[in-house]
Amino acid sequence: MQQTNSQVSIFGVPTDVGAGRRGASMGPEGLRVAGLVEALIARGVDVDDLGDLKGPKNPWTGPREGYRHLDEVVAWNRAVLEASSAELARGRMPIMLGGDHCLAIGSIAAVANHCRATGRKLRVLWLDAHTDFNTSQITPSGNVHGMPVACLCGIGPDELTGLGGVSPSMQVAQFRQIGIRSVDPDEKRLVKEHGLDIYDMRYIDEVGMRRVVEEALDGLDDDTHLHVSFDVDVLDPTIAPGTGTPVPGGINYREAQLVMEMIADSGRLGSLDIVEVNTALDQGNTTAELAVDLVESLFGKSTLMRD
Ligand code: 4U7
Ligand code: MN
Ligand code: MN
Ligand code: MN
Repeated sequence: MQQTNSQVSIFGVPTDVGAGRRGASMGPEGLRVAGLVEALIARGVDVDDLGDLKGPKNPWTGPREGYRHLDEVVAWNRAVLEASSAELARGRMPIMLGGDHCLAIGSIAAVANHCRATGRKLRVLWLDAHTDFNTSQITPSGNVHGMPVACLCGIGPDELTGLGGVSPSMQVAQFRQIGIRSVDPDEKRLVKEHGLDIYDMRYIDEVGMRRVVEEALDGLDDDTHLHVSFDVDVLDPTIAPGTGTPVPGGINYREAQLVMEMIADSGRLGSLDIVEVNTALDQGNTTAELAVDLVESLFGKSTLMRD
């Protein structure tokens, strides 16, 4: 079995500028209070908690030309790009604590640049109820957390598609999306047109999570960096109520554990986003606590010794 990088740098990104409800800005603290750092240390991981990045406050205004808070979204993403790039350059695994999912534009642009510079392949596992493939023309909300995958693939405003200096940052074929069950009508057309690789809830029901993850990780080799973008709304809202855009019929506790365990077994995890934890909507801090439990599995915690 391969070994995941055991040197990790955590940074919080306390903003909800990309979302339609306030509160994801408290995600980093929720995850720390739930014991994320201690749990990783207990797994033998060398953790450097860099604290929280800084950025503009949420102006809480409506969409302009199809985007809400575009300037603020760009500013926060620049900060994320810089922080993630620096940690990758130090040979450490960046773990970004969101914050809303618009921040994955910066974190993944950093990883894409790093892989280009080091000649490695990149695969992104996008765990989410949503495809996040909207554009300013088709978005029903103007919220940029519904657009990061499109932006990373070169569809979006220049400030975001060119954030890392190379546009597009990513190819559609590098993404695998698991847990999808909410795609807007026009977004559906776009996703189909671009051929996104989607393992939706129906497919998970039909073939089971084991086969889904095997397929999604198929073709990874020693030279592949795996980035996991974990939107907690992939989980069923009955177990993860603390998120701004819950959708019924999500993955259950065991399915979620299996995804994480199989990623751990691959030994290829290179970077991670944990996003959309909204403590203002949570029951206690259960959603952050569940996320921490799942991250333990991602770092190799299992019921029995396996080889
Ligand atoms: B998340 C939505 F309309 N598609 O674009 C939109 F349903 O990062 C939701 O996955 C986007 O949580 C959800 O506003 C973004 C909506
Ligand atoms: Mn998302
Ligand atoms: Mn989502
Ligand atoms: Mn959400």
